Amino acid sequence: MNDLFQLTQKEYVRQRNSLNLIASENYPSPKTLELLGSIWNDKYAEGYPTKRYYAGNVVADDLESFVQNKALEVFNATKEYEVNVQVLSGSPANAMVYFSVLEPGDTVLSLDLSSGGHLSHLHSTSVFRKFFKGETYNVKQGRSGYELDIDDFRAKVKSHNPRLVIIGFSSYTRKFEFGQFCKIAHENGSLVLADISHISGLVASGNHDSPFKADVEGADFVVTTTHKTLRGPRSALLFAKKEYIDSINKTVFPGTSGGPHLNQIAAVGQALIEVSGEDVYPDKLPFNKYIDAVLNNAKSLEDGLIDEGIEIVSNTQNHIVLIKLPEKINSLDLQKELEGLGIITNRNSVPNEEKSAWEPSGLRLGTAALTSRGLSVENANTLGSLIGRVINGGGDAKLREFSRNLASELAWWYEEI
Ligand code: DSN
Repeated sequence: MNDLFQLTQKEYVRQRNSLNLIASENYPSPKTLELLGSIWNDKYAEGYPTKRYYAGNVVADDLESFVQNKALEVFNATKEYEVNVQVLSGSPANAMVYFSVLEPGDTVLSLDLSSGGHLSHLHSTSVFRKFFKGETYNVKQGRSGYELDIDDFRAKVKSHNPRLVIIGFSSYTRKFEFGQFCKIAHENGSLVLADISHISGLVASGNHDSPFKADVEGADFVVTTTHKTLRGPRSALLFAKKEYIDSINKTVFPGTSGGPHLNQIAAVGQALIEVSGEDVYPDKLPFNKYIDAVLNNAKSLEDGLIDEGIEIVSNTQNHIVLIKLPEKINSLDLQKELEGLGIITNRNSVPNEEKSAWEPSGLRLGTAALTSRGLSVENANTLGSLIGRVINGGGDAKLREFSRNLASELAWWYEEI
């Protein structure tokens, strides 16, 4: 075995033996991974189905058309939307929207990073700030913790008059109605991009309001990564209302990219087939039942933490649990301590963050990955209380033993390499 295979074997063992609570990760089916490593990797296919620049793309045309149709079908978006399946991941997908519809100097309004927004939504560190202005809206304290502030959103739309509004996040835990936000933006004449990367599995299974709507309440563009709750390979889908798809397609190819990664497109297709119920993940659970379990596990994990007196930013209604750590806790140290105990998490900013992005005040957990391994609500609850005890300064031996046992009991779907 050469070094790369040895490293891959080591990573296999690390993943198999730890409990993955990273909210943006998941375990796609073995069939999905097989397609990712398939001969589709070997083919160039610049262009789109029936309009390619190289020969040998008859089968690739069928593949790409199939995956486009499946994506539209899974999100019930066939009538009003089209989709580009060639973008390689979420941040480039968002960039494709910027370069399709914005002129230099235009303003983009998005959720503030510490309120749960994403770096690629024109955060101050984004290189896109060289071309476009970024403004933000925020969350406010509500009955169940921090929630999107529709009044702030309305006021910011009015005062900044953005060309594009982004409704999306990477660390927000409440459900909301896309329509309310889209309507306010559209009435102002702003375009809307819904970034549903985290919740696309919830949207596809009917567990969250959908941004795909025909009228003024529907987003003009919808981006999702495919590897979070959708449980596919690392990739993205970029949907646009039919009137905008030509501009999006031209921006992707030839505007910014060369040949699509057909192996990724094939693997996305397999994940979508599993979402649609035409094929099934190895646990045999229909996709909507899987998402039900993800949501129940997030609630149960959160309950376990709350029972230990841990502060939650806002009570979860999705797959994410966001903890506000006690002032004295260093989140980087805690993340490392948990990793040493077999629990993989990420430190995260919280609303009104006062600490640095490197050592912020929060810890983000998610249940999509462990639920794919068959995590039960009881074990999710125990995991929450044991993590809570470690945050409170004790119980590390118990958590180590629990995580070791649970990791070996949980299902594991991949063959050793
Ligand atoms: N890193 C992903 C997340 O954790 O939300 C998105 O970029």
